[in-house]
Amino acid sequence: MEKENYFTTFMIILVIPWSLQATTSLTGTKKKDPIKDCTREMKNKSEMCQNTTQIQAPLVNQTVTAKPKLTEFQIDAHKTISISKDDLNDLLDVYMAKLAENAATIQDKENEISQLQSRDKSDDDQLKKYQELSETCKTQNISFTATLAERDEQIKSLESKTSTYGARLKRKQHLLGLYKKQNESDAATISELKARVKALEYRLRERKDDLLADWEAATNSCLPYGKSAGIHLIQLPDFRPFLVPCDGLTAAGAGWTVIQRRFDGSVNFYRNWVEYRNGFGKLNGEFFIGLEKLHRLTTFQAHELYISLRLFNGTRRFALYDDFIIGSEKEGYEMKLLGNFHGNASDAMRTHDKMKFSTYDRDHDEFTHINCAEYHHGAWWYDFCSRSNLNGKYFKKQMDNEQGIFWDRWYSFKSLKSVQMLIRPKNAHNN
Ligand SMILES: [Ca+2]
Repeated sequence: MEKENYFTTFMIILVIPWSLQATTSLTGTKKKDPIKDCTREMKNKSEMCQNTTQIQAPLVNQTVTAKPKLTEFQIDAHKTISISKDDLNDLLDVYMAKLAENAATIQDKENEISQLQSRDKSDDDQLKKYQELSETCKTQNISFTATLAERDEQIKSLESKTSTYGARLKRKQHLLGLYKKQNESDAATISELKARVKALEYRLRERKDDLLADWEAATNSCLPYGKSAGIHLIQLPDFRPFLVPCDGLTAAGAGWTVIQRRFDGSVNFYRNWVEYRNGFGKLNGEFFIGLEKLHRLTTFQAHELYISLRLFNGTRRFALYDDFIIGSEKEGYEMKLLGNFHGNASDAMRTHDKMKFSTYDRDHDEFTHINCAEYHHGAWWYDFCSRSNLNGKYFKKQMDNEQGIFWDRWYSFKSLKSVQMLIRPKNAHNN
């Protein structure tokens, strides 16, 4: 019976580890560790076994004594297993090594599990991080989308501005083109003006030469210029030389000096004493020579006066006075002499003979309570007040107006279209 027990124990020891090993390899991750349990059980049984061996020692020793290193077991009547203690120990060592190997495998598996768990945790952490990152990305994406929309608006705004600026640029380019053309036109005009200036300078030099020639000729009237209608320099003793328009083309003949001219109303003749004394207007237009020059000319040598009149109906009239002298400023530029009258106009100057000259600011007329210059809107040798008013107001058509330019011995105030007063030295007839 004891031998049978021993064998059973041995078989259990042999079979269980292998079955346990198989079980462990299949269910290595189970919490309850059957291998450990089994190991414990085997240890217990081994201890038991040893005890049994110790108990059976005398018997074994007896057998060893008979057949060293061989123990025989009587399984049944026919089969006997002999096993020595050393073999058993060897077997146990093998078994224990197997156990240790299994334990190592278990430890490896545990480590593996632990590593897997650790990796799992790490993966969880990673996942969490990825989720957080995803949230961040989501938030940023929303922000980027908003920014993108804003940028789109800005781009639209900029495109609109670009369009506006483009239109402005086109307009400016158009204007620039116009300015360029204008500039070219201006350049052409400037060039033309320069050419004209050159021509004028040339004429001026010529004129200067003429004047110098005049100066050298020292003329004191227009007589030397005969039928010339140009402007010439007159020189008189103790008096600054001055220019006068000469007119040699009138019906009265050559060598006349123009002292007064009206024809279009372009020059105002309602002027004061000083202006009448000095003269005004344009030498080649409407003009008054000036009382001082008239005085100097008519006192330097005897002159005749020729007055040319033109009515609005085209009719021409003239009045000639053959001895015309104007006094000094001290004498109020009195008409000192008039001479005899000739002509087809009326003698409308006669009543002014021996009268002083009057302007609106120098009243020399015969009326005490009337300023004839103001009344007739002119300047003349007024008496009570006037039968002629050649410095009156210019009307562009015939008017019956006492302020107009009129010439009539019967106090008719019909205005004239044009008038011209000329003087010429009396000795012209002798030449
Ligand atoms: Ca008066």
